[in-house]
Amino acid sequence: MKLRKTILIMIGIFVLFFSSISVSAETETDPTGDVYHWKMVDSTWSWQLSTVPKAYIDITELTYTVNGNQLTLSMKVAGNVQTSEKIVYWALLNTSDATYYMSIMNDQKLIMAMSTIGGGMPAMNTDVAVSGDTISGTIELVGTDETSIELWGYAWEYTEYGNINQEWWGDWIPGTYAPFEMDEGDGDGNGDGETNGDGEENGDGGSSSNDNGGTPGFEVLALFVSLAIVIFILRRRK
Ligand SMILES: [Ca+2]
Repeated sequence: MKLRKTILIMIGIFVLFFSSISVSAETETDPTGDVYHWKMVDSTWSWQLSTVPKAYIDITELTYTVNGNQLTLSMKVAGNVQTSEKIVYWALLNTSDATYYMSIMNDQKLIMAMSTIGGGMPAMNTDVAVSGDTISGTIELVGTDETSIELWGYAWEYTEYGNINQEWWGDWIPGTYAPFEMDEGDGDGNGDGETNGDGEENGDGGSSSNDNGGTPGFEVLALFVSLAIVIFILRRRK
């Protein structure tokens, strides 16, 4: 009887664990004040930290969440999101078997999902909402394998749409996706992660994760808790 009870408890724990990973999420965070400016200095074009704040393209957070068969991509900026023909917001999630992207370009909102193993046409819709500092879009899942995750995005402002031969501004999340080496000596917290967390403008975001992605924390936590309970039960049986 005791063994049967133990087995039932263990099955319960594993059901809990596997049900917890059907809701998955990952968040990238990015410092504020790190919008860069492609500008002419001494007759040479180069990337400089923008002297104008440009909070509306200063990304602070990028998140994906999966709930049931729906996937949501969400991007936050330091100011209010602005849609104009000169501003581009773009977010991308690559999983092991699918690609999702969300964009606002030239005031056109779009979210897209495409399986990278099964072929077929990509799914897309315009279910992208802008509210204050947040852009979020939802689309049906087209994959199931989130073993490997790549989550990144950018926000750009052009002088003339699409023209990168004139001055333009950009912020990338994570900063390693920028097409240049960021100057990390200006104390913006980029690099050491120490200002990550309480240095953020929006305290409501909460779940800041590692800058470089990796496994979502609560899944690992769920696994450890499950294992700890199983070990505890096995010890008690002796
Ligand atoms: Ca930023």
